Amino acid sequence: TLRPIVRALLSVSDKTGLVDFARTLAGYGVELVSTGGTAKTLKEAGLKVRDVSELTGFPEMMDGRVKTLHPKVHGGLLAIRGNAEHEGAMSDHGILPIDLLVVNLYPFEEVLRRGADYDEMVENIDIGGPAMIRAASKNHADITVVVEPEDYETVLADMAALEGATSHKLRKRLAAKAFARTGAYDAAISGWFADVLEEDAPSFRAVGGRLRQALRYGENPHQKAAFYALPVPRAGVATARQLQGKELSYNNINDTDAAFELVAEFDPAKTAACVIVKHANPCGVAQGAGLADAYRRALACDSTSAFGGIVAVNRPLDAEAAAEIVKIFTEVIIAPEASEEAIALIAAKKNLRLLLTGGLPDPRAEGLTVKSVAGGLLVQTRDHIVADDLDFKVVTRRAPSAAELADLRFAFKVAKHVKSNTIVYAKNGATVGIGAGQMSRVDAARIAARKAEDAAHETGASAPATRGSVVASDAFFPFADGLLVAAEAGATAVVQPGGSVRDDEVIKAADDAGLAMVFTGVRHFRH
Ligand code: 93A
Repeated sequence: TLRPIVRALLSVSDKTGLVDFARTLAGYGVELVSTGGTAKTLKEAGLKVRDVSELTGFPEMMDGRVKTLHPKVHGGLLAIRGNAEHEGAMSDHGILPIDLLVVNLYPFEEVLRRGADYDEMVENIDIGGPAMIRAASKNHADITVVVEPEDYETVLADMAALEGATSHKLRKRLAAKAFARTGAYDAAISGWFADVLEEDAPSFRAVGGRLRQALRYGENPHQKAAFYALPVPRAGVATARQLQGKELSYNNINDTDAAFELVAEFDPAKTAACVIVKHANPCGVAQGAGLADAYRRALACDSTSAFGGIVAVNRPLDAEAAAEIVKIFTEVIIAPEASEEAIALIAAKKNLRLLLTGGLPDPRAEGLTVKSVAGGLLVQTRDHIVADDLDFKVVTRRAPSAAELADLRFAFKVAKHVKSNTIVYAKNGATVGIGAGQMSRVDAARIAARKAEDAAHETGASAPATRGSVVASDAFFPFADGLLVAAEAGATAVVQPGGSVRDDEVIKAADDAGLAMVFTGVRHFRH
């Protein structure tokens, strides 16, 4: 049986809609009990209200810090109706049952946004409000709790339909909402505290992060920064053990992450692979007979850019590879593990950081990525599509050869990890030209080809390595021009998502140039 609401306790900072709501309650014969400011508002509107101090027999005191923190209030909120012992306690101690609790809290978040000082923030930490909300929510079997003016109407609708009572369903829903509110409220307070405690490390405690490292500075020396790990981090830079070298910087962490996420796309059981990253983009990626071979081939792609780069490998780092890597200045090496010998070789380079992760993350794993924009966060699911799983649909007269096909998969895998617009040329399981982050796809194709020409000049090769290469594009070619640049550079096969309104034109251009082309149906923008 539903019992009509007899007594309501109202204590609100935000007085929106309060008077109308209370007046309707009074119309049902509900007795109104209220704290200082709320009672004043109601009285001024001509409503009959009892002061909570009359109920408790104590005055509101200490600047309002103690108003409702009293057994007469909390007993009235927590007593189980129909429980002989609870009801006995109520009558023994003169506790009156409260059926409806209407509370919204001291506006801590609003005051924080205003940029209030320390003392004002402390004074805006509501204690009595959350205590009552939690008590009433626990006892939702008997009590209706409202923490937001927008729910006044919902409660009145139930009361209208149920002769002044509310349904159990609504009380449960409101209790859930109330706990979400007190949870968020405390998170805001703890987030503020973290900021106050660590002025040099911007805090993301409120999103559940765990401080891993207070960073010396951010992307630039005038920016503050910190590195937070998620409660359950993926294997990678957030879980890595640093064996040696200088402290990691913000940019190191960002670049190391980019390198390791890409190298993790290569199954170590099938091939050794190495990635060299600069400014979050790979400047060389290669498979090899072993890690040393893979490193040499990755380096050959763009040895100029590789200077001061980040090196990631997909297998335990061995001595041969370590010996190769230490030949040029490198900022960071990240590997799942390393042999004793490799570790000893790297120890000779005191500043070089060596990170061991203990494993590779699963590139197919779900999860979220977060990026900040002015005033907000953009959240998306990870790009967890792996090139090996895709159907490559041949759209040209000529189908790619088995060797071309293997390189197309390799190149598309790499393109996924390069900032858009990107064009990647590859040959024999190694990149030979990478065009990254261009506003036009034609420019990306040109830059990548030019890089291969530069590399040929440097090594005295007779032709750039793009001759006889394959090419990958992270998104469709909107026109044939980008594809023609690749054909001119000597690419023989193309992989791209397809899906442009001009696909027919692009396919025709490929056929005319004798290229084999496949569509993946999947785009890999990366911004
Ligand atoms: O200072 S408190 O933490 N101590 C209390 O005992 C208490 N009881 C209610 N804050 C307390 N409240 C809060 O006062 C309520 O959560 C509400 O936000 C506010 C309403 O005060 P007034 O009715 O005086 O405007």
